[in-house]
Amino acid sequence: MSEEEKKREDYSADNIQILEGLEAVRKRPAMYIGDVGVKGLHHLVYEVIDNSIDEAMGGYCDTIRVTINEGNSITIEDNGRGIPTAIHTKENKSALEIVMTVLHAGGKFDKDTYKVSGGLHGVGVSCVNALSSDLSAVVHRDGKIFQQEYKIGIPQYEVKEIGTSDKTGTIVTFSPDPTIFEDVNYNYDTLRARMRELAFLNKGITITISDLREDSKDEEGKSPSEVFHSEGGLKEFVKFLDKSREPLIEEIIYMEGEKDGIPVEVAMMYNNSYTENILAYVNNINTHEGGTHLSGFRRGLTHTLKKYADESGMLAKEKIEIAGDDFREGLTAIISIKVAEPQFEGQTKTKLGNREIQAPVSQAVTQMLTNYLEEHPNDAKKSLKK
Ligand code: 0RA
Repeated sequence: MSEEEKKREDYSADNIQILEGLEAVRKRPAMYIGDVGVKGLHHLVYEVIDNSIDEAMGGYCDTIRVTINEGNSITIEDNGRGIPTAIHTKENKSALEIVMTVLHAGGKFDKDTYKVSGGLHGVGVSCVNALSSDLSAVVHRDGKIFQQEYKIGIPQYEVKEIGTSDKTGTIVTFSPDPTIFEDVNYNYDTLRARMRELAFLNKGITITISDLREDSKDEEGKSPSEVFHSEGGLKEFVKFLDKSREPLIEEIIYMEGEKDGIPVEVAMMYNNSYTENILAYVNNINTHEGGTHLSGFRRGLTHTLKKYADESGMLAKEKIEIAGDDFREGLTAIISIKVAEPQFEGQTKTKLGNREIQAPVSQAVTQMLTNYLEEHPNDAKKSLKK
């Protein structure tokens, strides 16, 4: 066989593999996106946005725009570097085509970016492509505009130049496949709540959401649209959650830092209620079932407050024993960490399993809280008395 023939054979073998990959996703969509109901439908949006958030986390992008179009297609636009479009010699294909059609190809072209995001299932944009009746990817990069369109994940033509541009970024528009999803009607409030959450979790990024569907317009013909942007991050998130509660301490306790290479961000507030409200995130995913980061947080909190109470003599005087949950009455807290290779476990895959996470989180919380208590003795006494 000649080199040429061999190359052609490799190429068609690659193509068969790609088609088989897309077919696997369409055969068992629930395995990739959870379900084919309302949740899975919205998950498509989160999956695409995750790529833009990654780009923002790398410092390359500061604005993400989400639009629900007439007919329930979704457009997600960012001002990042744009998905690379150069031809990969090995596959003889544009990187854009590979990202959009090969399962788990996402991070392949960029080893430098600290990639920690990735939706609940972290399946990548090629899954969204496979589950879309139509998808268009437009890239502004290198002074040009490139485009490729797909049907159920299959490219309809090779990546082409469609114009010139003086900016960079990626624009993905997709229509969820009605033969896959039970209902393809997007809910504005569901997407809006997630965009608000993402803006709190990733401070500094501007995320806008608009609903251009005719039926969504108000009496004056105005389309729903909102801009989310948080400079304070988790601090503002706690304030938002506690807005109708009476604060017990002067300011929100806030810490941001890194321990053993794990970025940890924590914000907490005591209010005069008796409810505990702790939210824990890993790579922007709400870990409803908790896990090692949450137990690390709890351990650090209990350890530090107990130690403070002992040393200040408050307990001896009152002759009381306090348990861990006493420290969590009236506590609103958010903990957000980034883990390079998260292991998600549990019923809904929202429990962090990584053993190595507990100690660094506990140490980070201990350090932060000890400092805070020293600087705010009045707050410390008030919280402990309670
Ligand atoms: C891989 C490499 C590079 C960018 C991206 C992926 C990228 C992907 C998405 C998906 C949505 N928006 C995106 N923005 C960027 C950049 C490689 C380089 O420029 O050196």
